[in-house]
This record gives sequence, structure tokens and C-alpha cells, in this order.
Amino acid sequence: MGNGLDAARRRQYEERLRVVCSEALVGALDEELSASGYRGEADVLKKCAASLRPEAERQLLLGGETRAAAEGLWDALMLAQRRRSKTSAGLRESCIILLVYSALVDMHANAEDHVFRDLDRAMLLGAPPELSLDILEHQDAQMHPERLRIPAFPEAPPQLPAGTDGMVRVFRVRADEPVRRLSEGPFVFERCSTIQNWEATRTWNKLDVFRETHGRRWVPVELGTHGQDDWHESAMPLSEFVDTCLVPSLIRDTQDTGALSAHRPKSASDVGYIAQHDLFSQIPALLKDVSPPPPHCGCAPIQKVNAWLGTSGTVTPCHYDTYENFLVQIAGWKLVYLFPKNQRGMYPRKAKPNLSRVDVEAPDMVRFPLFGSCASPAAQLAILGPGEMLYIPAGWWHAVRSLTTSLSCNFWF
Ligand SMILES: O=C(O)CCC(=O)C(=O)O
Repeated sequence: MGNGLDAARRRQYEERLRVVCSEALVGALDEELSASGYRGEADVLKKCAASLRPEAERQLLLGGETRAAAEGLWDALMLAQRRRSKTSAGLRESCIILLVYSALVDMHANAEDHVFRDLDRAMLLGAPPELSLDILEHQDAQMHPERLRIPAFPEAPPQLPAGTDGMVRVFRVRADEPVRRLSEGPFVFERCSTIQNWEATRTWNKLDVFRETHGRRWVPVELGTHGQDDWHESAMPLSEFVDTCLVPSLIRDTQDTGALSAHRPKSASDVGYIAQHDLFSQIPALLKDVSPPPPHCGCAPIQKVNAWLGTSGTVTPCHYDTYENFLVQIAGWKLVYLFPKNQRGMYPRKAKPNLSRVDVEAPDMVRFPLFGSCASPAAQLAILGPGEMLYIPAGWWHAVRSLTTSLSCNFWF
């Protein structure tokens, strides 16, 4: 067991809960929940709010009922995500309240694993970190799973997909040489000593930071392949992600011969990705393992840092960002397809114009003829290995494939 929570800290948390789970707020959600067919959950919410009245303080702990209502709404939200259907903000907010209330019940029961499960999932749904970050950090997130032999991440570049041989390669520069200004186009910084000296580059590839040190923290995981029916988002403890996704993927990396067909996971269920996740806000202790790219690389104040941890075969569909970007490869290998800003032939989606409708690795030339005639000839390819960093200018379209199991993070500035 970890550090547990003393009574003073629990009371502090209860005070915060009174604000989050006020009767006024719950009253406003009641109608929306009932109208969407969640009458039972609305009643539980009202009971939770009532139980937090100061005079009723000691009668809280509607354990089973609250848990069932929280899980019911969580499942409904996950299902909606899987079906790509819309859910109301009220449903999400109600689920957050039920989860943070369940966490209080867990604290009283000293059920530490459940505290992580509830508070992390509430955060993933949008609960403000200040509600629970100090509680989560006070708990011991260490997991003591059976020791596993973790295969090494591949050091040598894997073979590239057929058809990429003739593509223009992104310009490469020595990262330790001064770069006066970021160019109009992307480039790869090679042998960047700052990054090679990161604690992350030196130690994350052993995976124990995810499996053991923070193993009980819950993270969002995309499972399956984008664009295919079985693609969906889920949440699981970090240790489970390592054991069920990353380790099997590393084993496949070592067995594969190097041909991309071999690198493609055998089935979609082999693909798992913690994609564009603000892991560093969720687990601030990890921030000490990375540092911003050195100033001579030309990077302005950082706006956001995202983690991208996954199996081989993950694909980030073609899109552009409005930020300047440094994508840093910590372990494993990635392939990045890049297309210039304002490129013709990218067929932006109507609802999300920064997302292309084209699968750039297997374009449908009948539906997207301009991709073949305009965009494809302008494509550039970057192969990113451990300790390397790719500059992606704002507005440049890019799609990314993990050629092996891969750990990366990016800095938007
Ligand atoms: O690494 C990936 O899968 C995607 C990275 C990306 O899209 C980005 O850095 O903007």
C-alpha cells in the first residue's frame, strides 16, 4: 500500500467536492440527465450533493450506488465515442462529479487503486487538475508487478515502406550547430546532445517509469487503427498499457525482419497509442525527465508539451497544426510524411479543415486526383530515430507512422 490519505487531507478534498457537487449545479444537470434517459443517475447525483451538506457530512459514502452510476455514465460516454456520436456536456460533467465523489468513497475505504482510477478518469474527461493533482501525487502510484524481461528498443533504422524510396528526404542538420532561424521548411536535427542527455532518452526505454513508478495512473489509449471500424478510445493503468501493448510490440520488433509488412501489426487489436496526451500535466513528475529544445534551435516559449507513446503500426492521420512544432523521438523509429503549407490537393475535411480526407499512404486517386498531381510530388519524408528532433513548421500538413514501438513527445510553440 502507498501513503494513504490522512483525515485532514480527506476533509480538504471534501471541501472541494462541495463546490464541484453543489446542489445548485446538480439541480441544473438533473433536467438534462433525466431528459436523456438517465433518471437513476440524476437521483444518485442529487443524493451525493445532499450528503455533502455540512450537517449531513458523516452520512456521505453512498458507495455502491455512486460507483454504479459513475460506471454507467462512463460506459455511455465511451460507447458514444466509439460510435462517434455526440454526447452532451451535461453527461460528461455528471460523470466527472460521480467519479470525484466515488474517489472520496475510495479514500474512506483506503482503496488506493480506485482513487487513481476515479480521479484520473475524471481528469481525462476534463476535471480541472487542481481538483485532484495534489491528492494523486500524494498517493503512491508505484506498482509492483511481476518483473518482465523488457526487450530493447530497436537502435537501427527499420526498412521503409515500399514506394517511399524515391521520395524527397527532409533536410538534416547537426543539432549542436547554431541555427539562426527556422527555415521555411521542416528539418531534422541530428545528434542533439541536449536530447540525448535527457533522463527520458536515457531511461524511459526501460519502461519501468511507466510500468512501476507511475504504473497505477490511468491514461487514455487509442486502440486499433484510425479510420477502421474497431478504432476506439479507452482508459487503463499505465502498467497495463506497458504489459498489454508496448511489451508485445517490442517483442514483435525484435522478431520482425525489417520489412514494413512485417512491422504492420498482425491485427488491429495489437495497435495501442497514448496519442497527443498532456501526460506532463497529468504526471508533473515526468517533466523533470525532458527539457525544452535548446534556444539555439530557435524555439520560442513553449505553449504545450504532448506525449505520444505507442506500439508499432500507429498512424496519425494527415493534418496540420497552427503551432510551430518540435517532434522529439525518445525511443524507437517514426516515419513522417510532410506537405507544404497551403498545399493544393490535400482535401481538407469540411467539419475539421485541418484534417485531410486523404490516406497519404494509400491515396484513392479517383476521389482525390489533385493529391496525385499536386500534393504527392511536393511530399517530403522524415525518418526519425532515437535522440532526433523534427521541426514541423506551423501549417505544414503531416502524417506519422510508427515503424517500431515508439516513445516521443512534441513541443508546440
Ligand atoms: O507522432 C505522431 O504520431 C504525431 C505527431 C504530430 O502529429 C505532431 O507532432 O503534431
